[in-house]
Amino acid sequence: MITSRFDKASPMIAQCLVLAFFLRFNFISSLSHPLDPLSPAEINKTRHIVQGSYLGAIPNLTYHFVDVEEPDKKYVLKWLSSNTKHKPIIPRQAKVVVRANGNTHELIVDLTKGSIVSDKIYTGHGYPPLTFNELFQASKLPLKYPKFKESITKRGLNLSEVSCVPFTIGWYGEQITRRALKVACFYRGGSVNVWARPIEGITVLVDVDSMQITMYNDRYRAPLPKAEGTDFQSSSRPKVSDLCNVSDVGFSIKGNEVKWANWVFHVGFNARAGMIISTASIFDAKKQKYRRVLYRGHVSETFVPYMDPTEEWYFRTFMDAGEFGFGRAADSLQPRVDCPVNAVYMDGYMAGSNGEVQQVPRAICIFERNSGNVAWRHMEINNPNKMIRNGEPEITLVVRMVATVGNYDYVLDWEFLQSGSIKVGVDLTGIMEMKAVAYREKSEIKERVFGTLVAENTIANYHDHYITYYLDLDIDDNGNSFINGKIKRATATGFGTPRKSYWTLVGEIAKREAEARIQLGLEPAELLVVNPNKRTKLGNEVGYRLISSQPVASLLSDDDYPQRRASYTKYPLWITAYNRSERWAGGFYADRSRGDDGLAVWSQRNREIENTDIVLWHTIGIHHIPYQEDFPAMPAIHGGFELRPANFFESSPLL
Ligand SMILES: *[C@@H]1O[C@H](CO)[C@@H](O)[C@H](O)[C@H]1NC(C)=O
Ligand SMILES: *[C@@H]1O[C@H](CO)[C@@H](O)[C@H](O)[C@H]1NC(C)=O
Ligand SMILES: *[C@@H]1O[C@H](CO)[C@@H](O)[C@H](O)[C@H]1NC(C)=O
Ligand SMILES: *[C@@H]1O[C@H](CO)[C@@H](O)[C@H](O)[C@H]1NC(C)=O
Ligand SMILES: *[C@@H]1O[C@H](CO)[C@@H](O)[C@H](O)[C@H]1NC(C)=O
Ligand SMILES: [Cu+2]
Repeated sequence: MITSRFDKASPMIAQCLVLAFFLRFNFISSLSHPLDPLSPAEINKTRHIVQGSYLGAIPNLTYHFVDVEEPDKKYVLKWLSSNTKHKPIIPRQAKVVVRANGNTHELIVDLTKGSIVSDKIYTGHGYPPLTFNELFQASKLPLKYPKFKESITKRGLNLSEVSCVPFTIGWYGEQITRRALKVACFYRGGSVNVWARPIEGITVLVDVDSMQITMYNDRYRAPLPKAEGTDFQSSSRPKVSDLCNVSDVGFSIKGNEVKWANWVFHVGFNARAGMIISTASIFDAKKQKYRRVLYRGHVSETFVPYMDPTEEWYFRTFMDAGEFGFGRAADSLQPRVDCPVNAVYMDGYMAGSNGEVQQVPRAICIFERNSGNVAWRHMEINNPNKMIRNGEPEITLVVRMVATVGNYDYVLDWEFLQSGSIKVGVDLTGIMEMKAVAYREKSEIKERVFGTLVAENTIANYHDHYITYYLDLDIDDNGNSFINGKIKRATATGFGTPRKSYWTLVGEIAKREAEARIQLGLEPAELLVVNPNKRTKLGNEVGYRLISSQPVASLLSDDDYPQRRASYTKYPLWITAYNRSERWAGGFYADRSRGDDGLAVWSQRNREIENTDIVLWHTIGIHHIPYQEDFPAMPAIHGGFELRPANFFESSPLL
């Protein structure tokens, strides 16, 4: 059986690349985990079923979302707790969103029955994610558009050096919205860094369903920033060479389930969230059993609004997960660069716009990390004739993916610690979105600019990154409460000592959702999810606490259109009552959404959240003020949070 702690002699970090081959069980097998992502065969089968229905006869049927339809939690928990021979059979179903004849269809495809069991046309606001094909086609339209060609010629540029990039356009109060993109163009002209040389002043609006340019405006010209100094290809990259065979990594993977030290958890993947961690439990050596911590955790939405209100920029307010997909943006990891030598890789699978299987090789990596930190230590001199020095290095397990959404790269980590902590990390790197301006240095700036001059004729505009996590914590079971603990100063009178003040903890259980929309960083807070039905032997409620190192809240006005769409960014922490279909903080149909679905709307129901199944939503990120060092490619900036046991164990799980 699994050892609850590391064998002290063995945490040797292997020095070779490990190639792992993942067993993909047949989906009828009771061995596969009910939250397993759709396998390539299942995606294939889903497509086959849809194409075989009346929908298959409709020309230009496009697939926008294909994912496993999440079974009810009670079945999943039953499956997990029953032994191999008696596991219930849970039907495998796929949730599919297709567009046909200008309509958005929501389908439930039953893979066991081989049929579509539900087919609804969605009539609300907003649209499903753009397909890769649509983005690709839109990016090519300007290059064939006579007015655009004229604009390029007028600027003295060479059309064959132009690359265009489609941007989603949000919603600005229009009564009727169609699926649309705005395409911005850049000049390569000798540089691989397309983002560094924007061809400024042009707006190209593309209607996506007809795939045509429906508005064109060449409003002004700005000098083209120079190519020199924009290249980000480095000659000193480590080479991907010395792969070798290592069998003894300190963890095991069966299907999508990972066991390491005292942890067991499931790693999934879909086109929208990217990596998904499910059913994470930790072995309690004193109780001799696994105890539940996290039912599901993943990136729920991201919001990246730029702070430039001018014609060519105002609409750049991206909701990347919902509009494009973090999983669709998953990049194949580079051994030795993105993940260390001892990493094991997992592929990701999703459906392309025609429903066919697309593979992302090495979408996820898993590795043990010796951070070089101390897990715990102590030296004691107060024993007569005996000095004791002891401790342990911190060895952790990291699960990682990278989403490259256009210019930005997000390195997303889930790190498991033997102390019981889960650390979630985000590194932001890549290339900034830049605007061409007339100014070569700061003293020349005459008109208002909305960012930092990072190179001659180049402003990197101010913007935000909000990364919102869905965290369905189930601390030792479903019945959980949230305590918004405040650390308050008290006056020290009546103790007969000269002390004047001290602080103490004042905990408040949030009874309803309205009491659990929390601003962070204004005053010291102790944020706890507890199970009021379970206590330690000493009588403390078992719990986990959230330690956030980078909470952010939006500075936009409540009535600004992008803020209405991403209203959940007003608070970095929310608690809602668990509801299987409430997973996407910005609403499921994020493209051109109007803010009528999503976390802020669900929270308005003001459901009871005491001693029940609750979900914690946490937004981390930065108000990004660019500096010259962020050019031409940005050194990674790190953010994250920690979920840390709080009276969960009887004592330190490290001893
Ligand atoms: C998908 O189906 C096609 C034929 O319909 C087959 O050639 C292909 O191997 C299948 N792929 C997978 C991953 O099952
Ligand atoms: C299907 O798409 C092609 C290419 O985008 C287009 O030429 C054709 O008109 C479309 N057909 C229908 C029925 O929409
Ligand atoms: C335009 O660029 C292409 C490709 O880089 C090159 O072959 C061609 O000669 C250029 N034309 C002019 C007029 O500079
Ligand atoms: C790994 O081991 C297998 C089987 O023993 C062998 O065929 C393969 O060449 C080895 N790979 C490397 C990179 O040494
Ligand atoms: C679950 O959430 C969905 C979407 O917000 C809502 O339509 C449904 O009524 C909710 N179900 C319950 C039982 O609250
Ligand atoms: Cu940024």
